This record gives sequence, C-alpha cells and structure tokens, in this order.
Amino acid sequence: MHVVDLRSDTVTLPSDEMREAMAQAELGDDVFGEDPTVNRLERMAAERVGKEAGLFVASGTMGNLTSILTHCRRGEEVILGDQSHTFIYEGGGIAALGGIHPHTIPNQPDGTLRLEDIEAAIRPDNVHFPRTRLICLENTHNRCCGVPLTPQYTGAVADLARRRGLGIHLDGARLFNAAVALGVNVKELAASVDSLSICLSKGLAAPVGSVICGSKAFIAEARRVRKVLGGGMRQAGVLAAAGIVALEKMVDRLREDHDNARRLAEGIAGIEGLAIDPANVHTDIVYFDVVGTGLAADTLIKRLSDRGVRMLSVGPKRIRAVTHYGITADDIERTIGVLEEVAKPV
Ligand code: TLP
Repeated sequence: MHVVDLRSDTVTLPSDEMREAMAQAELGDDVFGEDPTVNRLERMAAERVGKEAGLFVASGTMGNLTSILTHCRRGEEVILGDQSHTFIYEGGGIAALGGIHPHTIPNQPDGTLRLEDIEAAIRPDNVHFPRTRLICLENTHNRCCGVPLTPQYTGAVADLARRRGLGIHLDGARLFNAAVALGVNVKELAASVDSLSICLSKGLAAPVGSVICGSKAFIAEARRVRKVLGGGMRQAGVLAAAGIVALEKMVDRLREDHDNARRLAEGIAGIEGLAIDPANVHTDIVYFDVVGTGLAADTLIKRLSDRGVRMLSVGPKRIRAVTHYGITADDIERTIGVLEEVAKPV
C-alpha cells in the first residue's frame, strides 16, 4: 500500500540528486576545518540568510541548544514563547546542559510575543533575579499553525532587544517556508537577529542537519560549544552535500507544499465533525480538531493509518498534518477521501 505520511516534513527522503551529491562529495576532517563540502555549505547558508558565517550541526535541536549556550552563561535567563519548540520539545536541554533559565511568556495565536510582555519579563538589576540575556523567536511557528513572522515584527523585537542590551536568536527551522509564504527574501527575515538556526532536514528534504548563522565571532564561539556537545562530525561533507542541494533546489518548491496544505484544509473544512479554519493555514502545517466526531484523536489516527494515511495526534482531540516533498496533489485528494470515511463515529 502507498503510504501518505503527513506526520511531519522531517520524514522527507533525499532526492536522487542529493544521494548522488553525497556519493561524490569531497571530504576532509571538519574538526580541523578541512571538509571542503561542509565549508561550502556553511558559506552558502550564511550568504543566503545574509550573515557572516555558518556552522553545520546535526539537528534543529542542536542548532538552538548550541546557539543559546553560546549567548548565555549558567544562571542567566532566556525569554521565549510558552508554545516554542525550544521550550516544549527540546528536552529542556538549555536548562539541563546549560543551567539556563527559561522565562516563558504567552505566544499569541499569530506566533508573536507581545512587546509589552517581553518588556515586562526583562529582569531588573537585582541580586534576587537571574540576568536576562536573550530573546528567542520561532519562524515559522510550529505550534501556532506554521504562521510566518514578518520582517517588521522581528525587527521590532530586535530593536527592543538592542535597547535593553539583550541578544536575539531565531529558531528558523522553517524560515524558508516563511520567506516563500510572505514573498520576501529570507535575508529580510534574518537581518535583525544576532543568530539563527535553519533546518535542512524538514521541508528542504535533506536527510540530516541544520546550520547556525551569525557573526564570525559568534560562530567561532558556537564552534567551541558544538565540539563540547559532541557535535564535531569529521567527514560530515557526506551529509553537507545533500544540504547544498537542499538550499539550491528545494526552496522554490515549498510553494507546492503550501498549496497542498491549503487544499487539505479546504477538504477538512467540508467534513462533518472536523473543525478547521482554512484561513489559519499559512505554510505546510495543518492542525484540525476532531471534537465533532465524538472520537479521540488517537482513534482517528489509527483508522487513518490502517488506510495508509499517517498523521500525528497533538492533543486528545487535535491532529497535525504536514505536507512536504514527496506528497502530491493526488495524495492530498486521497487523504481527504480517507478522512471522510474515518471521521464517522462508528
Ligand atoms: N519539530 C518536529 C518535532 O520535534 C515536533 C516536527 O515534527 O515538527 N524547531 C522547530 C520549530 C521544529 O519544528 C523542530 C522539529 C526543531 C526545531 C528541531 O529540529 P530537529 O528535529 O532537527 O532537532
């Protein structure tokens, strides 16, 4: 049975061109700075987002962890959204490994943090408090329906950060989705932040890896942190080669994923018992509720899976589907058909 796997855009398999590039990659020891393919990927990623330097890391989680450990010392504090990936899904790594205190404030439904909430969360200089050091944003925002943050909003938070002497880091796991959705150059979305982590292994379909980008000085420091975390990967060019193809060939096609997500949302909106606001589908991520079916999300997931469609339950009554490379318009029509069949409370 052909399986339509919509659990995440992380399930993408490398294209033939990526596999070929991996097989042919020129390699060296990256801990010595001698892997030409890694060096090329790092330069290319930095250039794409308009920063001085880049650092190849194993994952988005490692990208955020390495960046935040580079910005903050033990006992210092980072302000971040209560729905952010770093706060919810990264194993508490910044606290566990860095002794960094997460100070969460509410993510608004549009993925933003209110400027007044950020201001209010910054600690006064007083021995009782941890020192506030950093603000983190996420673009697109995974838990907030994949919504993109605009360059204007990011700039406003960066102005605040600068005025208050704080750093700003961006979890840009899906920053290229944001750029495509907003019709802006990715550089505009990255211009005002000090550091960002972009993922190659989500919508861009590389098998492994993320790149941290920032100033030369920041990346030099992050390189030390990455080594401490065990992330010195030696002949990593074999992976970076796929990342280069991802940046060169896979960005423009993200539009297809967004179109498929929109079509899926429209289909879901027409099914009795399922609830979705198609206007709240912005990129490749689709969330919907199953309350009206009288079924648990897990039950629906099981029924879908028995018919070759895979999605993730993200709450007792809530499901997430993500479109990506390898998912066609036909797969979406089939998914809508299967959903119609299984959404009945029998
Ligand atoms: N997100 C995964 C899961 O962890 C939830 C997914 O399927 O969406 N930042 C953001 C915004 C992410 O969505 C993810 C992955 C990461 C960071 C971490 O990336 P990896 O999985 O490469 O460590």
